[in-house]
Amino acid sequence: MNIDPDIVLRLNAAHQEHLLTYWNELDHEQRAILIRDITNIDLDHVTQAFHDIKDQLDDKPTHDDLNGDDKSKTIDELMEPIPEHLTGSVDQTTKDQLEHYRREGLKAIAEGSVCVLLLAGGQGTRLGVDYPKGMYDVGLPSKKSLYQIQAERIRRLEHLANEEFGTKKATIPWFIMTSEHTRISTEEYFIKHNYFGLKSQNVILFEQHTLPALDFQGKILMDEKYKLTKAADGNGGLYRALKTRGALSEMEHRQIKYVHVYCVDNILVRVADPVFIGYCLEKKADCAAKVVKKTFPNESVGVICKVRDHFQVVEYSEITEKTSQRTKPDHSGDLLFNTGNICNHFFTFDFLRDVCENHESRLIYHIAKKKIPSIDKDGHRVDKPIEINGIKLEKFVFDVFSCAKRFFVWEVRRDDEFSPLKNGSGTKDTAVTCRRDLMLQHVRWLQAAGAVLPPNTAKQIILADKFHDNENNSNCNVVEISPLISYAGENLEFTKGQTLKLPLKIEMK
Ligand code: UD2
Repeated sequence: MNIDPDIVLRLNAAHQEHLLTYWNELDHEQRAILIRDITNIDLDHVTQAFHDIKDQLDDKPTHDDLNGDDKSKTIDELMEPIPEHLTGSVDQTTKDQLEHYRREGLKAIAEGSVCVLLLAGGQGTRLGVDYPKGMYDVGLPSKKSLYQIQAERIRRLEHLANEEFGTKKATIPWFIMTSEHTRISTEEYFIKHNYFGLKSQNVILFEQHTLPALDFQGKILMDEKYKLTKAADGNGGLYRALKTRGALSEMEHRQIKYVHVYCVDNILVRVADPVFIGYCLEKKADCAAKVVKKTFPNESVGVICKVRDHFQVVEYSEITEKTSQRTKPDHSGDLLFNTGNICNHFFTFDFLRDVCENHESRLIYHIAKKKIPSIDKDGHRVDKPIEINGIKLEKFVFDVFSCAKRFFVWEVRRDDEFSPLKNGSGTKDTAVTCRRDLMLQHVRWLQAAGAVLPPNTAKQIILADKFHDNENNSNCNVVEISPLISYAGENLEFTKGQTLKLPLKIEMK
């Protein structure tokens, strides 16, 4: 098999001719794989991406949109907290106002104007599993995965909207962005579980693009002598994929007006949260972010702030320790930058379309310096590099905030809405903390509904975090309410005055 001269020309023009170094050693099948990988890559895109990030590699100011006098300053020196008037919060809003937001959000759902978009392309490396995070079973009595919990919350919310507005068929289309790492397993999982009771035509999977990993000179790293390295292009790859994979036009076809975008691993996520949507409608926001108060400086959440004339997130991997530790001048001890991003965003469809069509190509690439298994200079495959040997380029979903004309922030209670599954072990953001936080929430819901639970139930649940490790799973300190029964604590009146015993599983018959 000869190489198409056009491919050689393109590789030379992109200074990636090294990709053919081992051509003569390859068999026919390997040559076909290598040619496929090379033709699947937009070499100009890779060249431009590396050109855009080169300054970052030398730790120069990363935001080339800074004007002259700001060029010498780092982003940290330009960050300001979000102005108060752009921030709403559950704790500072009256019950009547919250109910108004909820009703407005449910109305939009009942009208079929709302869809949700799940970012499910991440590899979940920190969790240490080789399957998509959404399939993870955190050890609840029901053994429900994150995908199933989210699917059932969608079903419950559709029911609530129909019930409140007398509609019959309110649906919340669920767009799921996968990646090369998660697409097949996710597809098979949903088919196997019959979409958890949702109509398959309302669960729309689409795949984000990949980018090769590069060395520090911008050369594409080879995974094998006949294969290129590949990695998902970040959750900000959403905007390119929405357009190229037809998901954006599908939303248009369904006359979607509002899109709720969220992170797969937050077990407490209020999918298509009507209160958040109602708040955004009231504020006429085109773009909004749900946040929690950041409690400690090195928490792995980005912080939303103002930089000169626009809003943005400074990611936890990019903020300096000094800035993350700054506290408010009011001696409250609160962190100065405590608007913690939880990867939970609202976009109007018009804003999303504008971003995809007019701004996507200008979204900056963030670089992650990594130890990347690849072929070294001597042609040997190094499975576990000792040193950092390359970079992965990622776009971040929140970098579109600077395009917003009416950006708002909605602060929610952490114990009610944020408990991410990030780590396979340890004391933070694990299956144990997720399980605990969901069950404690359900205890609070039952107590608010007037149910009588055994004394110290909450304490027992916190102490019993061995539930999952207990061989015969005999631990009885569990409380779980199916999302099909209650989305946010409603519909539990039937437990009022009842003395309930543990283990307690309230499930749809
Ligand atoms: C994300 C946020 C961080 C904070 C934190 C809260 C970004 C860039 N950072 O950090 O500010 O809100 O979550 O938990 O959003 N994903 C894709 N494709 C990719 C990469 C990621 O779909 O190529 C998805 C991933 O499946 C997950 C979400 O994006 O649903 C966040 O990804 P992550 O968990 O890797 O992000 P993390 O925790 O570093």
